[in-house]
Amino acid sequence: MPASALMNVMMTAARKAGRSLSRDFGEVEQLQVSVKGPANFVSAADHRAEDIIYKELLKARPGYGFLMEERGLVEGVDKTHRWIVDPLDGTTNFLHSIPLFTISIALEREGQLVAGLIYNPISDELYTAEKGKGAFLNDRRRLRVAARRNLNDTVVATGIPHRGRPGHKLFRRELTATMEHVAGVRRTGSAALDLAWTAAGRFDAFWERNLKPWDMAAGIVMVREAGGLVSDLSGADQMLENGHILATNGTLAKELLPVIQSAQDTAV
Ligand code: 2AM
Ligand code: CA
Ligand code: CA
Ligand code: CA
Repeated sequence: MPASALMNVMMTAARKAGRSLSRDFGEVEQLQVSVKGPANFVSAADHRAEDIIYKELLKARPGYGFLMEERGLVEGVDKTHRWIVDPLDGTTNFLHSIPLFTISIALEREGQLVAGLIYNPISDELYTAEKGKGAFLNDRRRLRVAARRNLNDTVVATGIPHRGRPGHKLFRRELTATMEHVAGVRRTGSAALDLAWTAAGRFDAFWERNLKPWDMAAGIVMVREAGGLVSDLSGADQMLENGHILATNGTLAKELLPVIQSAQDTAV
């Protein structure tokens, strides 16, 4: 399927930033790194990639606003459109030379997510989705969430909050409860990649707490367009507001949600 003009804009920005990340990944020990919080690092590579994406998107769509991890909010003249961008999702992996990290770009129109792109420049896997048009891998393969219906057979991805971050103890209980029911649990370290792989049917489900809009926005469009269901951990549509997310094929949500929720009622 030929990419739309909008998706071409997003792909150009992502590929250019991807080349910058790939160069920096090859010389990772020389990068300047600073610490934003407990186990929360940011490097010159994050900033370089974000600068490239910012300039490219601004050039192509001058009025649009931005919400970017490193820049924060940038108001646009056009109040109906906003880019939501994580220039490097999986910085910890990146800094450890683990090739699991992504660029995540989403577009919001009148408060609705309408397009998402997730790109791993190392594997050169580019995931794209537009509302109502489906989700694709490298512009060719149509993405479908996994068809598995039995929780016992599933491989479920999650993110592990650092012990210094909110929700760490609750997460341990959720993990224990989930492990009782599934075939396997995985953790890539990039929430955007987890969502792309859920859209691709590699993971049957993904849940995580306390994420930021830029970790999830593109992935939400991707999973929905791959036929999946995305909610917060109470089953509502407030992921971007409260940071908690569950993405599945829909059938599994009914089984997995109560399992994860059971951890909220249990004492440590
Ligand atoms: P990042 O690499 O862009 O910071 C994985 O669990 C997700 O949580 C990723 O989206 C990652 O995004 C984010 N993350 C990982 N460690 C973090 C930390 N210490 N503080 C805040 N966000 C973190
Ligand atoms: Ca970060
Ligand atoms: Ca992130
Ligand atoms: Ca980031």
